[in-house]
Amino acid sequence: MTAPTSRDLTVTEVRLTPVLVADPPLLNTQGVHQPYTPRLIVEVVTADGTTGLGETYGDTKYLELARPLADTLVGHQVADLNRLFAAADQVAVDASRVFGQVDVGGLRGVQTADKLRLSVLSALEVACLDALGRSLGLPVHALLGGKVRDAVEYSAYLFYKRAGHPEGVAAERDDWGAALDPAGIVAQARTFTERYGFGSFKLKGGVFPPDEEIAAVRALAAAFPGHPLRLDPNGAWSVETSVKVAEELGDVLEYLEDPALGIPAMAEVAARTSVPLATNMCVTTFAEIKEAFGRDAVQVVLSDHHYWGGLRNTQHLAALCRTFGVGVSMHSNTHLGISLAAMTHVAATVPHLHHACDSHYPWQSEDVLTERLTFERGTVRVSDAPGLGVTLDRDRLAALHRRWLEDDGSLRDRDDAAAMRVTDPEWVTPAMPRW
Ligand code: GKR
Ligand code: MG
Repeated sequence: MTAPTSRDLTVTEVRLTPVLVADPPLLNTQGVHQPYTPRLIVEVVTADGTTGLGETYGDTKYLELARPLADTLVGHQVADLNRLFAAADQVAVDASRVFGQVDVGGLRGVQTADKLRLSVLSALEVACLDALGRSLGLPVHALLGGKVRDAVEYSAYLFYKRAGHPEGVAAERDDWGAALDPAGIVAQARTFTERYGFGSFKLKGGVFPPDEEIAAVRALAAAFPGHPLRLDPNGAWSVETSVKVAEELGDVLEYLEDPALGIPAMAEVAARTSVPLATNMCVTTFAEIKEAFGRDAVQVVLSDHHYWGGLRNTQHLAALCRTFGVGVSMHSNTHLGISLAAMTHVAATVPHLHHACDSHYPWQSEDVLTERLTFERGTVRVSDAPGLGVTLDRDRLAALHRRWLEDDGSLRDRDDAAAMRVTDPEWVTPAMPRW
């Protein structure tokens, strides 16, 4: 297929730049965030000199796959995305990189060869759409059928957090302070509203025993009456514990996110509570939808365009959810502005987006863009500039890449349990359910 332009949009080069990005000591059920987290920045260059940007997970297994997948793009049109996805099926995935491997303690669900490919392809797809949009003078949302809203709402992503990374460990400082109890979480939420105007709050749970997290959500409800609240323990609870938490917080929760692990456990919890259940763990591939929806295990799917395979697949997922009366919103992991721009473009095109999307972006003090994206009243404005509407800052990219080059390899794969062992040598990835 040839794009309807006289410009030559044949891909001549794909640049892949791994970076390490500063990350505060945020706690989750697996451990704590490392001081720096890996991301991969993708640049797709066309014959006419246009460059499109993409971003995805940057752990070693994604990097290993990125080069062969990028090579399938060279020599083809940026608009030839269906061909790219078909060609990608032929790129072999080293099974030892996938099967039987736990991906950051399973925080992102099942690991399959296809999902690994899609996670890399998503960055190539976004970069192609950015290049195509820049070249045609159209924003990415227009290439996806057009926006149905001018701003996309995000929620404040609250984390239990240490004041800083351990002494003696190379790290950037942050000004958020510690949050290790209900008062700390409420203070963090206030900072989020003051700085960004967020109106919904999600608390990353599974860190402390459920009663402490129930108390934190109660404190949030008292401090922000009527605001949508969510709690996400990443599958750390048994069915009984999940049902108990749902009973205790039913009057204040917008939804409970992945209280228990796996579709059968989620289905059992769902059958015993009227609190909607959301997931970014038990439905992360198209193959899981039939069982999950058939058993009414989840009421909201949190899409992540990285592992669902890009912006068009996110639209397909949204259409499926709508067909089955399931809500849709967006999951996030530590990410930079290119991904936030991509999330915002696709979210702008989804008609039935009834929940504020997640984003880690406020936790990232560093970026590879000339200008950071901003939140106003908790929303990101949908850019109408060509492509994604963001500009790469080469010096910043080079600096974060230098950090990756200089790392001895210990930070190139995110490992929250290993980061926890720096202060707690006895720490092992908890067996689930933890409570
Ligand atoms: O950043 O620690 C984190 C989160 O726990 C992340 O890894 C999860 O994938 O945000 C995610 C979630 O909603 O489960
Ligand atoms: Mg989650």
